[in-house]
Amino acid sequence: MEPAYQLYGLRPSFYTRKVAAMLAAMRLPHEDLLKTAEIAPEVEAAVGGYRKFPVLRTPEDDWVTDSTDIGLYLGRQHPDAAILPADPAMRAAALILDDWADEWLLRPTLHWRVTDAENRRWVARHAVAGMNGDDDPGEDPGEAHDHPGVGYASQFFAGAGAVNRVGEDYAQEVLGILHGAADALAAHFETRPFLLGTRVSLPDFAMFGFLEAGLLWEPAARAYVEPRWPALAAFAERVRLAVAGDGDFDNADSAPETLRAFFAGMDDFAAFLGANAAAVAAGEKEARWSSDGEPRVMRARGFTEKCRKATGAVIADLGAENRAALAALAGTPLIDAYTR
Ligand SMILES: N[C@@H](CCC(=O)N[C@@H](CS)C(=O)NCC(=O)O)C(=O)O
Repeated sequence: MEPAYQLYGLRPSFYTRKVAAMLAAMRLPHEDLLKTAEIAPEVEAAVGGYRKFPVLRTPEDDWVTDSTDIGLYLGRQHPDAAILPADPAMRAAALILDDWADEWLLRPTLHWRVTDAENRRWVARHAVAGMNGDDDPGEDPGEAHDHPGVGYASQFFAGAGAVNRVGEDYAQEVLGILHGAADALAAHFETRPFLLGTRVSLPDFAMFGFLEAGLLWEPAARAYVEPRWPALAAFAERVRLAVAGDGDFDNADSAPETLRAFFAGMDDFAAFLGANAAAVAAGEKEARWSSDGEPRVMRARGFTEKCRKATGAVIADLGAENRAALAALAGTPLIDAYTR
């Protein structure tokens, strides 16, 4: 038997589900393991003290962190199953979509974890069961799953609201992100099975993670999302069954109008990226921008800035023709934010 990849994570973790789906679609033998409290010190020691998850241990005994870096790593190791297009403009577009999902779709996905105490406890029970190495509590984790730690995990999720500008006060704004994106995705999936064509790609897995561990998983989120956008559940099922490498990617100039429309809804994200870059460069704690004339403020995020720079470097390397193709697809506010 081929040696397996070992994935360490938890069930409620969007980025863990993203990587698990990649490994499955790339047909790579893997073990989907819990990052339990018991194993955590060993895993963290192997990755320089990185406390987040997922973490991937490869058959060559390399340890890789961060879902996007893991996707890039796996693509390099298994080019036949590559999950990024060869067309340079479309590759850059894919990286932008992946950033957007990881940094922005995160916000509406957290909405119910932050604002709905019962839902939050449900997710916390799943997280703590995983940390204890217990069986997954399933659909109805009752009080029997209220192990010590559930209160702490619950507080952790509530605290994620403050960092991500999520909570009752921001419900309209955050649900607006979800509605804009889900409507645009539903329209896009009428013309294409995946974001970039008939072939599954990195940002599909990113979106899938937020569906699989959030929007279509936890009860309050699912009750909101499932009936409104049946196209999202159908997409999730396609990702579950997808074989990486099958099908074709669109090129930037052959991508359908529905993908351009999806990017057109990302202006607020573009404004945030610019404000965040300025805040991080100035060593300020808060990023400030405005959206439709409304002032916005959010905790400055170093990690988002690192992602912006990495994707920005890919864009900066594009020749004039590819850059024009990317701008025609993704719009200039985004390109400017990435290359400022
Ligand atoms: N950019 C990272 C994000 C990883 C991340 O935020 N993981 C969350 C779980 S989904 C986590 O580890 N949270 C626990 C913590 O921050 O201590 C990725 O894509 O893997």
